[in-house]
Amino acid sequence: MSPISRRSLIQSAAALAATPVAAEQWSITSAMAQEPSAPISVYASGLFTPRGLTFGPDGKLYVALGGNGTAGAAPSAVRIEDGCGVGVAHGQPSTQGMSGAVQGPGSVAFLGDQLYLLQDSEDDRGDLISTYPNGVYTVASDGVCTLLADVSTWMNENPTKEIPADRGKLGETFAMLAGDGFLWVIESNEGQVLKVTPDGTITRVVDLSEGHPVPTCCAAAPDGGLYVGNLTDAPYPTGKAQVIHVKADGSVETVWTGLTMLVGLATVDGTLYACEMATNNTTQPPFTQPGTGRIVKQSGPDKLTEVVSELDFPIGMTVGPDGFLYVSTPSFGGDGPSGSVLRIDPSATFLSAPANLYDSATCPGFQEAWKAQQSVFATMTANADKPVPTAEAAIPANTAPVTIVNFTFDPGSLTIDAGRTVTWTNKDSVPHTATSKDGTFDSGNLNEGQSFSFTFDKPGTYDYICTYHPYMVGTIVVE
Ligand SMILES: [Cu+2]
Repeated sequence: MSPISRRSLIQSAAALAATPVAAEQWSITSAMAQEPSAPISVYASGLFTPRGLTFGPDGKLYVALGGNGTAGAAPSAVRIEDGCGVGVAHGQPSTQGMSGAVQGPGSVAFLGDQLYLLQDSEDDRGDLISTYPNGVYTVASDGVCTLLADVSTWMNENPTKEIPADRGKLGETFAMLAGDGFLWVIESNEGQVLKVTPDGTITRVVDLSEGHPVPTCCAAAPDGGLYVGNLTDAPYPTGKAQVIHVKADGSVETVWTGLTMLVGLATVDGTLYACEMATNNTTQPPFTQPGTGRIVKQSGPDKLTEVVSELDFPIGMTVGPDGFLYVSTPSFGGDGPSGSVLRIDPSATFLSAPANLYDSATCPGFQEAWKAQQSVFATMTANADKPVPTAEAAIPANTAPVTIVNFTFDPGSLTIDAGRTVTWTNKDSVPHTATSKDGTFDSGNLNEGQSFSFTFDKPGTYDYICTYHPYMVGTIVVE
């Protein structure tokens, strides 16, 4: 089943009917004006890998953009105007990391009128990164970002109690939230909650490294403390994520269990809401499937009520001045402007995204990029049912080799005569696939050292991708 076909049309004509729009504190966008009471609608589109988001003092939504994997090619953060992004920060690195997803700016927050940006690049991406460590940057009115708090260096000087096997030297500054005159920063890799003051001082609030929980998200608690949710480590098992309350005195209490792969938290009228990036995860790479993300609300210490399901890898969540939830999606899936922010009624239950949800999204480049992404997601879904190869297949003699290394196909373009065989070999430590866009061939999961061969009998041009990392592209030309 494709992610699209599993969606059901849940909006009634009544829900779509125009109702009077109350005067609000912020400007009503055209998208909202069309669907003022829709339980789920597209608030913004055309975004390059939207991540953390927040409403500014002007009542407008600001979104950090992970970018497209290339430094400077897309804004680092945008303000949403009439449903599309207007750049407010630029120049920060965007990388394609070992996890496969595009990473770069990961969150935004305001203290007063000052905008801050949280940089969250992957390791080992060259000199660019050494001059842009992960941490908090101030954003000037002209969009220039200046390093305020170098979390990468601070972490190396202040290690946590437990150091994870997959520790990266830059750390993983995943989330940021405005506190009372300071910024909360969630560092996911070692696992800790940090405070950053406007003078750039970093202090650890709590060390959460024990057992590698991978904390990713937070929301303000009424006592001045913080609610913190975690992703868990791969394979992101069902029900093993939780929300803890980091109290103002630094003590920790578990307040909500039975969750899965948390990436966003919010409170509405004192009730906790969580964003689950993917559910029903598998034990084999890539572990997650599109169309399985959810927004849930707490209905007991270990209970939840589903608000929305069947989302494609949602990655960030905040509450608007209108009391609605704003959710960024997807966390990965392309290098184009296929990202969006959904506006969701927190009082809804058991919603799923309507099939025509994105019809109204008109920002530049969005529709084309979104369709390409849906095609990648459909392939991921189809591949989920295929058995994972367990042994290296024999490599036929006299084949044309393609090496998969460092998240690239080498050579990227290969020309052969009809009747010849191409063999792909994965030399990376993470799994990849070689999957033709037209369905001609599909390696399935290739772990490190595994190979896949295909004989091309028909002349033509065969474009292919890695379904886990769709920015990995290659071409076989058969003459
Ligand atoms: Cu790959």
